[in-house]
Amino acid sequence: FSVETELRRAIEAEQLSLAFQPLIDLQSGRLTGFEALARWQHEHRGAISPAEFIPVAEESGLIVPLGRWAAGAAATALATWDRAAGRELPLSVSVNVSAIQIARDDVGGVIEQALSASGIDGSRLTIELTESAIINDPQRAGRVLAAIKDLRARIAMDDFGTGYSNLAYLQKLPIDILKIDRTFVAPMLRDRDSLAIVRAVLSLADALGMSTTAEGVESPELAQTLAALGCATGQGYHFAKPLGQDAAFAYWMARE
Ligand code: G
Ligand code: G
Ligand code: NA
Ligand code: MN
Repeated sequence: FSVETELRRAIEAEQLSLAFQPLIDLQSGRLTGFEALARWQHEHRGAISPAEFIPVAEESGLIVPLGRWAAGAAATALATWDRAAGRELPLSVSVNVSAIQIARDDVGGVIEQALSASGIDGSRLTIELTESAIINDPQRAGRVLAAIKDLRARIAMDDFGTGYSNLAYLQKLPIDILKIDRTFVAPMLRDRDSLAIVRAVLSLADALGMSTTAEGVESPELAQTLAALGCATGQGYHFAKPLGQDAAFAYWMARE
């Protein structure tokens, strides 16, 4: 069978899962939330990387049901952790939303549904978009982002600095967080140009009143330098790899 056929079946049979990568407040060292990342454990082929199946999902349109499932499962995971802890945890969960979903689906409705089904407050959800979600139809993107903001969710620009769009959308759209791509972060201690780009993004975010998350934080030196430069949040192998749902809860418990 083709990957597409198998992916359709996997979505229908709920054979996908989410991994959760910790997001760390670089000033305090505290866990503030997790990014939810789709995982596909194939019965015969083993783990299939999202780098392989997300593009297939986008080309085939399967990203629409996959994205609906991911939003629901991420909100449900947060509700499950709350129940296990016996209280509402001070944690958020970030969900990736593809440009194709923005173009074809009612993403505001999808998020609303995920929140009401789980009972999670919208303020505990972050939607991660790439610049490609905006450039094709900025007006439509504007309406979708406004609907997401009405639900009190936050919006992060993923892979910031790697896309092709102009910067005007940062002024016009309700963006809360810039996620600095790991291709700039990982080499910044040995590559002056990467460091210059990271500094420029931090300064831009500060001037526009946005928060920042650095991806690809792979060493304590990177975490320290980013903290000193004023970056709010870090994500990367130095803190943790993406974790299964139970391991993510254990990670929270161990740090408290
Ligand atoms: O999890 P990493 O391990 O390998 O993810 C690879 C890529 O797949 C990243 O660009 C990530 O944003 C994307 N990705 C992972 N899960 C999802 C998802 O649920 N939806 C979308 N649209 N992209 C995802
Ligand atoms: O595009 P997106 O930012 O959503 O990508 C998330 C991807 O980055 C996931 O595949 C995740 O496994 C990977 N990732 C997370 N932390 C690190 C890191 O510190 N180094 C590297 N090389 N990859 C990372
Ligand atoms: Na992401
Ligand atoms: Mn990213």
